[in-house]
Amino acid sequence: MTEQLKEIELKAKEELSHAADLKSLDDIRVRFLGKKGEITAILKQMGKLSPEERPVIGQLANKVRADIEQAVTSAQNAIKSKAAAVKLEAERLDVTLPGKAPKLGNAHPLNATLAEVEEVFLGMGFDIVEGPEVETDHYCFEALNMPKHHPARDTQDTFYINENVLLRTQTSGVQIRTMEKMKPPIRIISPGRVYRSDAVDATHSPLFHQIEGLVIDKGITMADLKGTLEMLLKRLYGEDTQLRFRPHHFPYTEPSAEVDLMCFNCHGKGCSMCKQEGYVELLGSGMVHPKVLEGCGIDPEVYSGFAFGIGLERITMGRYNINDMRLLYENDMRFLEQF
Ligand code: 2U9
Repeated sequence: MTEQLKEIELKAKEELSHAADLKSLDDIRVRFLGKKGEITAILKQMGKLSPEERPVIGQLANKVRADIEQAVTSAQNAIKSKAAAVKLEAERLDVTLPGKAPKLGNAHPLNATLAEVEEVFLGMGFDIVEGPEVETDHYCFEALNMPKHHPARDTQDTFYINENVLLRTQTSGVQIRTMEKMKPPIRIISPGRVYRSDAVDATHSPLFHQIEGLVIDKGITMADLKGTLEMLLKRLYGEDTQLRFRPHHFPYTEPSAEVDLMCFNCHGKGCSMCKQEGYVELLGSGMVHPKVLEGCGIDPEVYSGFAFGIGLERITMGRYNINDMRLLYENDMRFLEQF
């Protein structure tokens, strides 16, 4: 029996020295020290011994058990400290390394231009109002003095969802809703997406952005319109910017005027940049038609107002010298990183 016990101790220590993790270590511990372990199996044969041998073998068995337990504990500590060292190495952080500078993005040219335009109008005491892109026929056309079958509707290739619901072709519905809810004075701009079923090319997109403005108060005249637009365009294009107001017609304004910007390249003489015109068309404007005021419950005998509409892509492409509108929507970082 003495030999067997010594052999068990050697075998246990040999296996413990190769244990790779705590689980296999515990399996070894149970196999040697457990209730059904190898030492217990030996002790079950104690009955065969003489009374003189029993205490000697019992003592030896206890010593072997203690030695194996000691070996298990030190093997456990070795595995734990090895795991801790591996973890420490894996989590090593060299604080002297330079930080990873976060890649800073920048505003999309459309958003940057819109922010500049909004800043100018906020500075003039305007509010910025938004509204639904899915609009009704009423708010997109009828309330703007374009009754059913009005020829002006034909020029607007409109995305109709059904007989009465459509994707708005301009943000004017926001102004109508504001005039229905608010009493003058009203000073708002309404930026946002608008939709026209145009074929995509360098200057057209079915989705584009507009900024419309509306001022309603007592005694508003064309002079207020010209002064407001001049302030905007001088802030956008510089103090020496020249505007030209050209008579035009819109159903929702009377009188109406298209506003052109003097070509900064030839100062009005005509060149290849402005196709020999000397001016570049920029926006539309006019005095709000009395029928539009009446339709919103505003007395045109007491109040008057002006309105304008600007294509955001048009001013953005002008400012950043972008020659193809599609570049604004394709999210190509090689293009966007330039701004
Ligand atoms: C109300 C009354 C009148 C808004 C106006 C224009 C002229 C105009 C175009 C410019 C380029 C649309 O983006 S664009 O294609 N807009 O020319 N818009 S007057 O007139 C209004 C708006 C709301 C209640």
